[in-house]
Amino acid sequence: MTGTTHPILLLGVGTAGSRIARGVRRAFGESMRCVLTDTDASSGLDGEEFVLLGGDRLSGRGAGGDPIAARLAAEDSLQALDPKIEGVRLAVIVTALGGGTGSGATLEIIKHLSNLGIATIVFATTPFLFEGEDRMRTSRGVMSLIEQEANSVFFLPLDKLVGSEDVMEVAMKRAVDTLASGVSLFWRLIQKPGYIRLDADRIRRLMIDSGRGRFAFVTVQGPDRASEAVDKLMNSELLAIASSPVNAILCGVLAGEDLRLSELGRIADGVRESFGEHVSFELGTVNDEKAFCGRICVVVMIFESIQKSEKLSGAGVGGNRRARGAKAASGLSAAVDRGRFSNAAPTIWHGEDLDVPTFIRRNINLDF
Ligand SMILES: Nc1nc2c(ncn2[C@@H]2O[C@H](COP(=O)(O)OP(=O)(O)OP(=O)(O)O)[C@@H](O)[C@H]2O)c(=O)[nH]1
Ligand SMILES: [Mg+2]
Repeated sequence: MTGTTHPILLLGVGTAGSRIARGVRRAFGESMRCVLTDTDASSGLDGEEFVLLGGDRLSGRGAGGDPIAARLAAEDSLQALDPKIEGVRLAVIVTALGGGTGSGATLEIIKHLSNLGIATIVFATTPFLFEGEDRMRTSRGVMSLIEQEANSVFFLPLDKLVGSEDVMEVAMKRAVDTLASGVSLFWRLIQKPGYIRLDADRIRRLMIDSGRGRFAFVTVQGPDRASEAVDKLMNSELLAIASSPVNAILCGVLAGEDLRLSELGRIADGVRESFGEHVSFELGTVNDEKAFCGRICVVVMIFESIQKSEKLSGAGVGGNRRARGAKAASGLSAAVDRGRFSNAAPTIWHGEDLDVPTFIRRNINLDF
């Protein structure tokens, strides 16, 4: 499968979002299908696939911190995205909230993809505290809207991602590098499974149906690397920001041929004990001697319980697009095998049979 026909797309939105996406692609390799989009034409100068948002409206100079201008720019230009996303079934969106384009255009793009039946997983940074209250407010204003529209979203506060000790320029660069390597590890996990395979359907279902999640990764080496990985994860501020009960945990271990079974066990047990012993747990490995010789990288994604009724009723008149998509797809569910619920009375809520898996009700094809 070539980079331009792959069903999973990495999409960078805004200037920092595009910079991070470029870093992910660099870390993963050229085979990754990737499109960048920004109101600032200079984000498209490096030869990647690029869509300029709001050409006439903003003349390629960026949205100047104005999310409304960026939203309108995105609305003008969404059709220009379509030829670049042909055949895409899952878009992994990388964006940075706080400025104009990341905050204003991301939501419009998610809605557009959603209307085309494309599932979306969003990694969104939120501003450093030192950037000031205005940027924080812009970011906060859009977070819950993104959460409602995207299939899964991971908010990553920049302060927690890299700490705030460095001077601004260094911190920004470190944030790009850190996030790029984290997302590229996640990419490897879904694209290049190792000896212990993730249950592909389960993981895809988790991802397209989870709402807000938490995401962190660590890299360790040395004789106690497995225990050290667990310690670091337990102390990771990114995993500590809990908002809802844990629904499921996905743990990926990326390592070379020297990964011992006992290490894998220690990591799996440690992560379960730390973040949820009685929730569903998926473990996957990637074996790559060249990339991980002597090192182990552990990626943890914690999915929080979705309050379906809250999500649907909180969407206002007409509901959000995810809900509308679910409704549109609900007509299909009558013809669908209800599996182990086939002998039970259906749980009908707003015309939907909730015992039919959401990905079927939404008519989302999981065969990436
Ligand atoms: N990690 C990282 N974050 C950055 C960098 N530059 C900006 N940011 C973050 O990204 C947020 C959005 O900034 P930009 O990406 O420059 O803004 P934009 O989305 O392009 O919006 P406009 O330029 O106003 O159109 C900022 O508030 C910062 O938190 C960077 O180089 N690295
Ligand atoms: Mg910009």
